[in-house]
Amino acid sequence: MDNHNNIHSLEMKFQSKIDAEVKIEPKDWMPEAYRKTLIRQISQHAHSEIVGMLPEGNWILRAPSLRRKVALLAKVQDEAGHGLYLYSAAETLGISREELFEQLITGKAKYSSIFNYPTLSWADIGAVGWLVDGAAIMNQVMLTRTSYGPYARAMVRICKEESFHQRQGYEILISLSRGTEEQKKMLQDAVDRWWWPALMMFGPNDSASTHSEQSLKWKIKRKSNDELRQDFIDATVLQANYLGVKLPDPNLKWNEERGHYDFGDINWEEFWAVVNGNGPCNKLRLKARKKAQEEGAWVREAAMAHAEKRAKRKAEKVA
Ligand code: BYC
Repeated sequence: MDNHNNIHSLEMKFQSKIDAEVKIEPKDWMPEAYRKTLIRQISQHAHSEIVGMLPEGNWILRAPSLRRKVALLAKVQDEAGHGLYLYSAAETLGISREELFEQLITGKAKYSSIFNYPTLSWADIGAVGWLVDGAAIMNQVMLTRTSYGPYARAMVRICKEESFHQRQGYEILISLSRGTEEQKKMLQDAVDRWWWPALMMFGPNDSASTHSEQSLKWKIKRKSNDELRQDFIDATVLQANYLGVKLPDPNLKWNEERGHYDFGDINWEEFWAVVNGNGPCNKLRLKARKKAQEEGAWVREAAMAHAEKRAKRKAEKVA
């Protein structure tokens, strides 16, 4: 069999495994494009968790009570953990963590558009938990069934923690909704600013999504960007009604025939501007990550020196 036929037969076998719902594991044969797509998606996801700590970290020192501070601290710490599970999952595909960090701080890698918006008031922390974590869960519950084993398994734990994060945010908003007029205004203002960016998290419309068709075939994605966005809207409108906030979309209306909410047009120009580095906080976020990377260099060096010393001692003992 020549090389071309051999690859073709490996690809057929690979696809039949996917079709039979068998998970792909790190040492299994996989098409190069599958590996590349996964490295791209998992690393963007990991970077999102790490950069996602910044807008919320901004409020740790200003949380309005000890209880709120403890919950927010735990949440931000969880995001760091999620980043680490995801970097580990990406490493199983043959890329090093150093390379991934480098891609982030040089601006070569993407991360979720949502984290380039500022958190201006305490209500934003509630809105981020409710809407941003809510959107993230919608996407990540799907990813617990993704075809690559290490990614799917990381998602199970991440989803459990994200659902706590979402409730943490929603509870902040419930308190504000029962508060003073000023607090209610703060709540509405936060929802007005976060609603549309949260819908953009699901990515471009299916017709403009470059990777969806292949990723659906490989079951990396199990639902399309538009399907997930619709699921999110349908679930969130009811929660907004309970909170007594108005979602900032005059076209949001139940469509009996479709069995879904109709909604207005998303500003894709804004989305691409943010994705391409021109959102309100892109430069700030990268600057913060770069600073952390530089200031943490001595810790990494010390840890490596310790690890090398231990390995040397162990080798001497064996000898
Ligand atoms: N932001 O062909 P498409 C969280 C890019 S939150 C920036 O549809 P794909 C957290 C896309 O990368 C969120 N870029 O792509 C919550 C592609 O560009 P490249 C993190 C975006 O991959 C609270 C191009 O647009 N979650 O974790 O099939 C606190 C065309 O798009 C965005 C994940 O990352 C965007 N919103 O589908 C802390 C979930 N959307 O790569 C943390 C995992 C699209 O060709 N990722 N682009 O240069 C996914 O499920 C998929 O990658 C997406 C996009 C649904 C996001």
